[in-house]
Amino acid sequence: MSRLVIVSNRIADPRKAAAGGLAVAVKDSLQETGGVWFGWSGKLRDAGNDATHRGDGVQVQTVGGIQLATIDLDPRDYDAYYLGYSNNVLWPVFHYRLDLAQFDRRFADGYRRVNQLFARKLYPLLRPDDIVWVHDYQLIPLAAELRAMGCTNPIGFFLHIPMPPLPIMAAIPEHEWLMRSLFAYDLVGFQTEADLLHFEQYVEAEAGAARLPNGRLRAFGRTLSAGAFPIGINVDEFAALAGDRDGIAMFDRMRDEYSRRQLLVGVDRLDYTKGLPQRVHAFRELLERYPENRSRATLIQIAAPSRENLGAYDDLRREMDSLCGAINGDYGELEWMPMRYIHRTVARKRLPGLYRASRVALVTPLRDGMNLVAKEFLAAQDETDPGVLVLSRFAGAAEQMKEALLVNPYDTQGTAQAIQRALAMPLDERRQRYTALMATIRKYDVHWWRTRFLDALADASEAAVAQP
Ligand code: ADQ
Repeated sequence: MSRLVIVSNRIADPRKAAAGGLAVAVKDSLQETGGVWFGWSGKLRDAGNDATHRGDGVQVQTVGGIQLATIDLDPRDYDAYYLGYSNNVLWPVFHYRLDLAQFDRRFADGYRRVNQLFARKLYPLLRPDDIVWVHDYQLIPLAAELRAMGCTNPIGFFLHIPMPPLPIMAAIPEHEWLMRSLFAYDLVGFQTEADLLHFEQYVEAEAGAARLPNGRLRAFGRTLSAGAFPIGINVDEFAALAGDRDGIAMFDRMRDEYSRRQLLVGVDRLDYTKGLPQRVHAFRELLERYPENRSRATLIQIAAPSRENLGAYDDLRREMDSLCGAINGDYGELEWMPMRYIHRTVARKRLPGLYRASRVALVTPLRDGMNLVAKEFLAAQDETDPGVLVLSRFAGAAEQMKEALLVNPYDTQGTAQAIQRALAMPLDERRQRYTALMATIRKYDVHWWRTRFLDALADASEAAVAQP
């Protein structure tokens, strides 16, 4: 059987909890099949030490049947590739935030340099029948660099974040190069049909792409397959976590403490795409417009620290501190605080208990590739008394999860109204919505995602051999 080689910017130690959708999903995928996970170690090399450039800089360890292969980065490369191009160009623009993008040619140069470094380090590790699966926006040009070295393995790419429409994409000075680079892959996968459509519209309008009879796209002198593969979670594992000792202990503690209250929950990385300030505004509006929730409703918002060395994140942190302080100051009473805001990563095994004790989940990003928290919340519910999911229409998950209460997070009043509806929803309706949503997340779980993508990659690479 072919070996699966997964490549992503960061790798996560399978023994440790990870706050981040990619790490969670890739870990679930690799744990089943075994294979290699290649990426940046998260460490910086001392300046002047060019060990990785001499070809001996790959650290390999085997953990739980998975081979982890990592390289360190030079601080200058880290600044340009990671902080610069990945976090200050691709992340904001792909989330439609042109206002936060900082375009600088040196960032693009560093991005290319690190992709070349990844290719140089990875290529000697590959066996002829390996299948290579590259993840996310940090590594768009990796296949092109591998192909330039002579690599003929099947290579697939999955974009975890949204694909913006053409007029937004075209704001990136290197947009043509990025899109051309994608054509070195055999298969490119997106989270949603909407993302796929944006990609197709771009290549048709900007590169005159033609659709071949077998469904593949031809542009830039190469062909590729493209598809939507909505990412899922490991439903059974997550549901089981809710039933194990830590899950039950957490649930009991929460239920005890909030027995007379309605609990609402939000769990996110602290990121400007997640719509956290807008969520607090909506919750404040709820207390103002529906005063019956005062002394009753409590929102627990957990925000895991993320990319703290970027200015936009400092601003967000300060804004959240101030909004949460103000809501508690304005509405809190001696025996009730409307919000508990926790700026920390919570152990994964504690999340299901927290979700299960909550009547409502607020998953209201301004833009999100998919959003796994929406799915995890459902998987943890008690089917006899399930909670309600309030979900942003701008999360990729909304394309699949129509039975959630869909909201526009920019519309504070509309969101407050939906939260009120969720809090008051009768058991029958909660059950109906839960049953329909669970059927979807069960069918399209993480195993489905991996299998569908890898099957499509096998087909695509056969088609590419027939018609490069
Ligand atoms: P993320 O932006 O990281 O992922 P998401 O899909 O919500 O977003 O995944 C976050 C994961 O980290 C979840 O498994 C969640 O439980 C965990 N997590 C988040 N905050 C946490 C906290 N405070 N404590 C503990 N755990 C926490 C990217 C894209 C998403 C896409 C995923 C997967 O931005 O749109 O869904 O990849 O493709």
